Amino acid sequence: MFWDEKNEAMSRDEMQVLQLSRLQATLDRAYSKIPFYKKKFDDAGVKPAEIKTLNDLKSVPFTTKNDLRDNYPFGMFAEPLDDIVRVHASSGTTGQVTVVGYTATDIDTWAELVTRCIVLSGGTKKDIIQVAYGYGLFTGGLGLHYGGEKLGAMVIPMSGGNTKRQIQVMKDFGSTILCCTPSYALYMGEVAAEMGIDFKQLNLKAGIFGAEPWSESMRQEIEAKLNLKAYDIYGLSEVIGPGVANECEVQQGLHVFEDHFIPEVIDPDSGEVLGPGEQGELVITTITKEATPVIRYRTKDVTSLNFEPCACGRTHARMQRVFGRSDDMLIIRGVNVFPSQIEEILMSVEGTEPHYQIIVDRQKALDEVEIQVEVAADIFSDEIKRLAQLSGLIEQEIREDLGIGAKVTLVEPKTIQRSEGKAKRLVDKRDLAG
Ligand code: DLL
Repeated sequence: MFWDEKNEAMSRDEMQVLQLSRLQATLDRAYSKIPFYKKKFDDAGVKPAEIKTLNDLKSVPFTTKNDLRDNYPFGMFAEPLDDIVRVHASSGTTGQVTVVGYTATDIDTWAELVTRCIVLSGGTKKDIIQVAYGYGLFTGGLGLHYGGEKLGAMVIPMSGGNTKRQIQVMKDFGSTILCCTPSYALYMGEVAAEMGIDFKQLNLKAGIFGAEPWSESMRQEIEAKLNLKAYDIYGLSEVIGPGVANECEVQQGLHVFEDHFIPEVIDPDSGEVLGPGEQGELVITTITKEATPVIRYRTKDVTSLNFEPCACGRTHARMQRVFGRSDDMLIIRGVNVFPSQIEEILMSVEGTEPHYQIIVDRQKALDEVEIQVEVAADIFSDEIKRLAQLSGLIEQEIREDLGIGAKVTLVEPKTIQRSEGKAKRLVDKRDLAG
């Protein structure tokens, strides 16, 4: 099922014509209305009028999060504040926040794109959508909210937190779609079990989970525990919020809404554009956004693009599920590892629970990794010998699959902090150690 078949299934040729005209208009607007872009283009010797093909985009300079920070709060706005009807902000893990603005048209576009995401995840106007992403400056809550309303579904604006009440509402109102981070979905599963509520008796059919990396094994874990089909939704505030890409029923990558965004994957070191299937950093150019257009924005998210036709009938390119942010990539004795790859292994070992934390420290100039993972209560109360066997087995699988040595510590159930939003999987003590 499509929400907007004309735009979601247009031929590649039509798409490229549309993208080029929208790109040219965006470059003109950014150059004439945002001093930051004028200077950036001038410094690079690029004139918007010289961009005559999509391939020419390569010559346009990148935009980074630092650029947005330097222009805090409203320096990246292409429209006067009078015409801005909403702002959101993202804190990121470090430093100053970045602010993004929306005109009334941007809010409509955004709602339209999130509606597509819900339809891709099997939603219709008959659904009851529980939005448990945070409302506020974070884009998750209001993003899903407006998309659900545009679809004509019934939206329950729960926001994050208050987990027992979430479960009660889910049961009493008969929610059919749950929207939250995958780590929060798991936590809900745990709380429901404590409340004696069985998901088989609830009406949930789908989950629209995103805002943080999660592995395929985590998907299976959530689907089994919550008795629903779990879909991956991707987005970032600098670009629009949720609604940049979403999985369809085929679930082999997330369709990027290319009539609004041009995705590229680059080598993060050289900045060179990589081909389909090659893994690197995702770069996005918005081509319809009015208030805060971003040009070749470096997301730091690691993925690859696939332009092959999809069985669902959509022609939009698919991005592979995001492994993680390049910021979170660990380099352990020369080997690159993402937390989600460790997650994949932890989840595949019998006896572990889907709650873990990765602690990185530096000893004598070498990075050391400790992985704390919860195990089921019955295992934890077993003899020490069995626990040692299990941690030894996980260490061995990590060494064989990822090529790194890590110390695995099994911890008691419920000792790792639960998340109601984005989970903190990585604790980096290296800076503290100096
Ligand atoms: O997290 C927007 C969002 C809300 C997306 C609700 C999906 C659902 P930010 O707070 O600006 O915006 O964080 C954006 O989160 O660059 C990725 O690193 C990460 N991220 C978002 N979605 C996914 C996903 C929202 N599906 C940053 N898989 C992005 C992996 C994701 N990482």
